[in-house]
Amino acid sequence: MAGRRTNLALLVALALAFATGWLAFAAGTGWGAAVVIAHGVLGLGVLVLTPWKSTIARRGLSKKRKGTSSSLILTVLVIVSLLAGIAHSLGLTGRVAGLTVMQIHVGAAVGAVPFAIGHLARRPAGVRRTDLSRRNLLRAMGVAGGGALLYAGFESASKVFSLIGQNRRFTGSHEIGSHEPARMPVTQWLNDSVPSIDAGTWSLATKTVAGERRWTLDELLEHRHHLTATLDCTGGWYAEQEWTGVPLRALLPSAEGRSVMVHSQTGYARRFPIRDLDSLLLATEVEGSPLSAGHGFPARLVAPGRRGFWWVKWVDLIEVDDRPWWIQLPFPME
Ligand SMILES: Nc1nc2c(c(=O)[nH]1)N[C@H]1C(S)=C(S)[C@@H](COP(=O)(O)O)O[C@H]1N2
Ligand SMILES: [Mo]
Repeated sequence: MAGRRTNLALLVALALAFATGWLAFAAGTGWGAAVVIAHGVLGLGVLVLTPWKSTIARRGLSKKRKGTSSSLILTVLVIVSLLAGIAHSLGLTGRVAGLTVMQIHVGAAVGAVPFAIGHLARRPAGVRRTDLSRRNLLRAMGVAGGGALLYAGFESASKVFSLIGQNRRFTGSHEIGSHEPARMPVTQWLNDSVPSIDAGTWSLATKTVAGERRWTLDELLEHRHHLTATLDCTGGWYAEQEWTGVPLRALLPSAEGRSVMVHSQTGYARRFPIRDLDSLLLATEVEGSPLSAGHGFPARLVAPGRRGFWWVKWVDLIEVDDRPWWIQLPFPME
């Protein structure tokens, strides 16, 4: 393959892998499976292109040009991200230097972005109309096919690991601590910390245009609705638990509006479409016992079909208003 074509293919594969990676984080239900598979195939497509790219890189390195060191940093970051992604998919989910394998995978990819932009600015990958020829499309399909073959190979390897209990969900997450909440990891999205909350003085506020109302923990505990749901963290693990608590609809029986915002005492919050009032649960118990401080005592949200970052812990305010639910960042910033 000519150098320019390889570079272009690599650029497209990396950009799409990056985009599908974020989309995979949003994936909570069925359609997400396709995104997660595409992410894996694209990442491995990058691997397929490495023999060609290394020839180009060796030529480049012999020329002593400006920007070589940042190109090398870019190379290292992409390789680290790829290896961590493969390791995670195989179930090697321990920590390295205090970081989870998933944090390394995402961190290296995000860290590579400025270097990728710098690299492109210095050595633009010129696009020509003939790049869309039938021949090149066939070549691209060859690379994608190679990625898919590798993907199938790693999936089978991962199946072997799953024999020792590493079951994977369609999101790519590994099972840990189902029906044993004490074994379930305590996870924060970024840097929230576990508050210590006094149940005696704590209360929950619900707000609508009609006004505000407060609920004590004892009032919440009168509701004993059970729901089995899977908490699936983008950090790469999931657990199924039986949750007990109050359906949000019971807290806000006649609320009208376009969205419902669920706030944590820590400032963390997520906004949901109003139809979710009928599926969300404010849990006070998990597997028949009160929540631990780390898992959200005294009350945390259970959001079936949504990834972990929607499951707001230490809830102290639930608000219905007329704003659309998508008036928020796609991912929390704390
Ligand atoms: N207030 C608050 N709630 C939060 C978070 C957070 O950082 N702050 N992290 C979320 C994320 S990313 C996940 S995966 C789940 C983890 O819940 P657990 O610690 O009970 O396992 O809580 C969610 N709720
Ligand atoms: Mo998470």
